[in-house]
This record gives sequence, C-alpha cells and structure tokens, in this order.
Amino acid sequence: MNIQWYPGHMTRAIRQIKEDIKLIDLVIEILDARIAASSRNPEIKELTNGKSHLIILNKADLADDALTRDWISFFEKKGLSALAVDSRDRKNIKKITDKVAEVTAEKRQRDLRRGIKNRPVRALVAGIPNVGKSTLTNSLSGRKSAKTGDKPGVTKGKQWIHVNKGLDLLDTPGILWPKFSDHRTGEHLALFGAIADNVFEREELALVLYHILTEEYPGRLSSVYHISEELDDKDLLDAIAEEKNLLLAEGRLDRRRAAGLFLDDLRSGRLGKLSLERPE
Ligand SMILES: Nc1nc2c(ncn2[C@@H]2O[C@H](COP(=O)(O)OP(=O)(O)OP(=O)(O)O)[C@@H](O)[C@H]2O)c(=O)[nH]1
Ligand SMILES: [Mg+2]
Repeated sequence: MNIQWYPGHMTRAIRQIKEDIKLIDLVIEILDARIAASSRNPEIKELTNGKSHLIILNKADLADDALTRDWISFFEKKGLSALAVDSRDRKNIKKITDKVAEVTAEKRQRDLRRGIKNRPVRALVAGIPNVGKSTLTNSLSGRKSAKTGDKPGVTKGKQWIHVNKGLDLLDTPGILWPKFSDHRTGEHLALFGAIADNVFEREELALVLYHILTEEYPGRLSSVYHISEELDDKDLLDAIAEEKNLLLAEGRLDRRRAAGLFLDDLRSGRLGKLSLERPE
C-alpha cells in the first residue's frame, strides 16, 4: 500500500507553528496510545528543542494497558515526561495540569529570578490529525471552544485557548510529514483515521487489519465477529458482510460496507482495547 498524503493546509500549519514557536514555553505532543511510534511526527519532535516537553498518550481507554505502560517507561527512560489519558474524561484533568506544572517548574523559577511574576505558561498542543488535540484542549479549559470530530482535518487554523491564569493553550491543525519511513507507518495511520478515508482502498486496509489482529490478538476476531480466523483473504469481507447481514440491492454481499464497518469497529474500540506498536 502506498500512501503519500500531505495536503496544502498542513504545509501552512507547520509554517505557522514554526512562526509561533518563539512564543511557546511547552510543547504538549499528543500521540495515539495505540500507535505510539507511528503517531510521532518527526517534524513536531524537532520543534521541542529548547522547550519544556510533555508527551500525552491519548485514547489510552482504547489501548492495550500493558503496552501503554511499556511506552510510558520507554519515554521516561529517554528523560521525557509522558502521561496516558482518555482526554474526553475530565477526571484526568488534574493529572494533566499537575504534570504540566512539573515539566514547567524550571521555566517558572527562571521567570521568578528575572522578576517576572505569574506569566502564564504558553503551551503548543500538537500532533497528527484526529489524535484528540482539540478534545484535550476543551477538557482542560472546561469549555467547548474548539471543534472536534471523528475524522482527520477538523481543526483548520490555530486557536489560542485560555485555561486559567497560569496556562494558555495553542490548539493547532493535525499535521503529518511528507514522507513516511516505511509502509507500515502509513497503514497504521490510515487504520486509526489520521489519513482521510478516501486516500486508500478500504478493502485493502481491512485485510491489513485482519492480518494484524489474527497475529497480535488471536481469538479477538472470532469472539467479536463469530468468524473463523483462518479465512483466505478473499473470503474475509464476505464473511463479515454475511455475519452483519450487509447486502446490496441485488442480494450480493456488500464487501465495501463490511470493510468500513470493520475499520469503524477498530477505531471505536468495539474490537476491544488494543495497540499495534510496542517500544523497540
Ligand atoms: N475514546 C477516546 N476518544 C477520544 C479521545 N480523545 C479524543 N477522542 C475522539 O477522537 C476524535 C478526534 O478528536 P479531536 O479532538 O477532534 O482530534 P484533533 O486531534 O483535534 O483532530 P484534528 O483537528 O482533525 O487534527 C473525536 O471523535 C474525539 O471524541 C480519547 O482519549 N479517547
Ligand atoms: Mg482539532
């Protein structure tokens, strides 16, 4: 599968972020806990130079808890602060604000030494599309100021959001990078909806998912869908369509809808908590 996708608004967004970075004290880098490696944009990693840096493993409610713990210790061993959350859940907010205070303590002490009192921390919220940047921003501010949605590219421009007297957030559009290092990165990003659904063949992606699931989480597919895990590739979508009773007008099985439903079930967690990547 060959996915190359870098729409114009992303070029503009990264340029804009590079201009605004001068104002920023802290980069909050949002990753999808289920694909913590592929969802790390190397261009965002570069922006963190000289800034406080916090990694959020978001959508942890949908991820494999054991692997999420492995990722947290992986980042901590590299000297990075990382936190796993479901950013829709306001119960997590204190955990996040405490961590923000921890990683910006040095900056605040520096301010004090220079006689600057109570200057708010300015944080850039950055990440790939659809990872939950706006959701986290809204949860932190307690207001629905930023538009959210379960497709990539919902946020089109930057937006400053005031959280409290100590913290201002800059919500930004999701950005990818022009060239993925391997085809698997593109596949994983597409599987979790970071790349628009019209960029790749849904049926092809469904087969990618089938192989990953049967390999990494044997038994999951048969228990959720009641289908065999030893089907030939060519029979998978028919089996799902049959199980879900997805028929076209002429009575044929609707393989395309079966593929779409399979991907939706992955993204929404109906296939259970899972993660596709582990730290090296
Ligand atoms: N289960 C779960 N869903 C989440 C979480 N965070 C965000 N979502 C959902 O993920 C989808 C995308 O969220 P957004 O906040 O719009 O993501 P974004 O990163 O701002 O996306 P763009 O602006 O398109 O780049 C929405 O349907 C959210 O409800 C989370 O921690 N857990
Ligand atoms: Mg957004």
